[in-house]
Amino acid sequence: MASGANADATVPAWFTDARFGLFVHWGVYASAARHEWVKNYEEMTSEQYERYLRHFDPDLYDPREWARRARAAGMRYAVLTVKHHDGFCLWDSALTDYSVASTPHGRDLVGPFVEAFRAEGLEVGFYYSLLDWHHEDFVVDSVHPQRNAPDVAALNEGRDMARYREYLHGQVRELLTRYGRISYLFFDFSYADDDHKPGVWNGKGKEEWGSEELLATVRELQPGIVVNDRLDVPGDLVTPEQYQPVEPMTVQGRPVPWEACQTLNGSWGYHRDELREKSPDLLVRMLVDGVSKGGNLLLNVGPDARGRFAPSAARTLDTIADWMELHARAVHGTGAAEPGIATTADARLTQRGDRLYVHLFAWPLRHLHVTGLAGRVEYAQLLNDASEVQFTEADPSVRAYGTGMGGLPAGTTTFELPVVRP
Ligand code: FHN
Repeated sequence: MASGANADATVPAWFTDARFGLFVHWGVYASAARHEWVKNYEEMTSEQYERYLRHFDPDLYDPREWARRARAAGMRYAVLTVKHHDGFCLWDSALTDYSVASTPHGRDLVGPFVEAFRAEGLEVGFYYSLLDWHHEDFVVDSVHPQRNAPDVAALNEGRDMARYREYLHGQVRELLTRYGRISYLFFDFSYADDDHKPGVWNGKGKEEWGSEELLATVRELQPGIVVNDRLDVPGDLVTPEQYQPVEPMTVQGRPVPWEACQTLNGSWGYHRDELREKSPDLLVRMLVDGVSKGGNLLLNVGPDARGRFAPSAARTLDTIADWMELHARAVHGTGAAEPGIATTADARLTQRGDRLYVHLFAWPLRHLHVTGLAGRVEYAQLLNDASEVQFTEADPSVRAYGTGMGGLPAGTTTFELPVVRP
């Protein structure tokens, strides 16, 4: 069971209404184009990694295009990695010159992102890495790029995590006072094991981060902001990763808000040769599966070093947009069906008030079969074209047969039961 959120935590309605967000992993690692952990995997020194700063100039960066595409795909919030583990800052921080200001591009990348996504009506959030493989006070540990340096002990002499903590808090304060209202802060990462329970990561946890004080600062600067659960203290929601829950997330037996984040293709940062593309069908089903269990999906794109979404990523989002054009109301503002209503294993239920949506996943499964509704359904239709579906009400189930849905852009045949009388 996830333990990352307070059982009494509440998140603002925008979060649970949104259900679907865009995650953007972007930084100088896009130039390496082979994973955002490239500095770590190839054990580069900061001097070796410096070449990526010297040549980082995203001349085609147009966040308005990113925002338009995200909105069309049904995304209602967006989270940008303003600093990943490599320590590179996408904004001109007063606390370091290890930022976009020291690249040929030179200009702030965060402000235009915030403006563009706000203009499209999306909530804006920041991802901020607690790990920092560039900062001279961040202690070299067993996952640091310099972990195998000739003499790690000598490397760590004089490093002071208290000074790093001051830097960390100072940067978060900068980010939360420079760009207006920020709706979400995704700290990353510190979970102790594959169960994604927030905890200590490589000996670094809430003491090293100063988590309680940091959270107090965040809430003082941005009242109502959503904070995730990766600070080694409970946050406002549980954030499993690359994980499809079988059951709704609960803490002490009570459902808690949660959000799963997923890559499009197995890599968070731009990866030129990454071929493990997830199909639009699979991603739509991941989204619907999560919403049917009371969760959100934060779907990631890693833009390239010129500032563009790769053509394959753009195509995937555009195909999801085609599906969303017909099915948005079965996702936005919905959540798990009320207790007692159930359907077959190859289908998922989402509900908003008196509207129940039955999403059929398996093909050619076209039978709507829902229990717990006898006597409460007045009408049934296919959502894509609002064509009536005849149904029978042999208690305890409602059965109907949907026509072939060939030609729909993505992976579900969805029925809408518009009147579910209490
Ligand atoms: O190490 C990071 C990884 O690069 C990526 O940012 C993900 C996104 O949730 N978080 C960490 C791995 O869990």
